Amino acid sequence: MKQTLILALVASLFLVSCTKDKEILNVLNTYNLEMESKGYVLGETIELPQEVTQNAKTITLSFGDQSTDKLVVDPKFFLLGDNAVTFQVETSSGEVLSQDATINVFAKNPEKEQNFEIVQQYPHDTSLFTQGFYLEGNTIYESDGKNGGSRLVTYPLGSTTLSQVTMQPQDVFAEGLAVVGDKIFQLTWYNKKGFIYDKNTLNLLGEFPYPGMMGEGWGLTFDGKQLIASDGSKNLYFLDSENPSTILKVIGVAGHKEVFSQLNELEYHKGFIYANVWQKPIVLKIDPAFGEVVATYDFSQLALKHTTGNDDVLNGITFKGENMLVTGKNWPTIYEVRTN
Ligand SMILES: [Ca+2]
Repeated sequence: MKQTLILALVASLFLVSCTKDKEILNVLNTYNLEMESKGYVLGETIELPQEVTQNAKTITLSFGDQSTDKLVVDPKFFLLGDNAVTFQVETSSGEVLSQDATINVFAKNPEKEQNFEIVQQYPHDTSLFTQGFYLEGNTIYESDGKNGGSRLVTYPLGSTTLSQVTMQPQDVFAEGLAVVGDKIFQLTWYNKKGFIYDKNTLNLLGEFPYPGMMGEGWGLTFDGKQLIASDGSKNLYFLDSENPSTILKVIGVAGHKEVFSQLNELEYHKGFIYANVWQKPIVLKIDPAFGEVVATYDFSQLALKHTTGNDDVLNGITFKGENMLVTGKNWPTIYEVRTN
């Protein structure tokens, strides 16, 4: 009789504890779902509901093989955009409860809608399916991406007559490019490798495998120290320009309320990264520290003129002095844009 009573007591305690655990997980889940749409900013404290904190001995956040007991959106662990995390709550009774969550991190301040005016137009060869676009001196360096017929070309701004053309391997779809000293680094879409060319002769000097984290090759630029690449996600990868297979830093890109993925052509200019978003007529101005979008350029009017389908979209950003040059895949025009 005594034994039965003890067993019943243990069972009921167990049930109470299970119910309590369930409650904690429910409260945590509701909170996480609410915050998933609201989002956090970098540096913000993750203030979990009292029902969770009061019943917890410790709370740990884990990210793959890393973890922290500081409930803060620390840039050491979090990128802008979505972050997959696991909350581990050690309850006062010693149970460890575990719950996966998505933590969205947005830019602290709303991005500015940048005013601009078009001050000049130049012709653009409509056979060029622009994937990489860069001006140095008066020479445009451009990647013409095609299945079975990609080219690296140069021509003087103001002309459509190509000065130099290097045909690329049949199995390569050419993507973004960047000039570093006397070399051109160029990405390929899905070959998981990039090429290095001599800037003056366009002769192939070598190639490099992508770092494992980069799924594809989309855009490329150079900030004076590091190469910066996009791969069609929300991330930008800072690559060692001496060894582009090595990632030195990763940032995610987001505005105040929106994560921007499918980042494509890139250009670094005076402390900021400019990126266009695939199939959107916008260019983002991005703070390279953590990927906060500080301003957007709306080029809808240009896209209305030149975009008829999914392919002939805005893609191509470079700078001429302080003015931005923009064009698109197979567009007949390069626009020079002054920002006000
Ligand atoms: Ca560019």
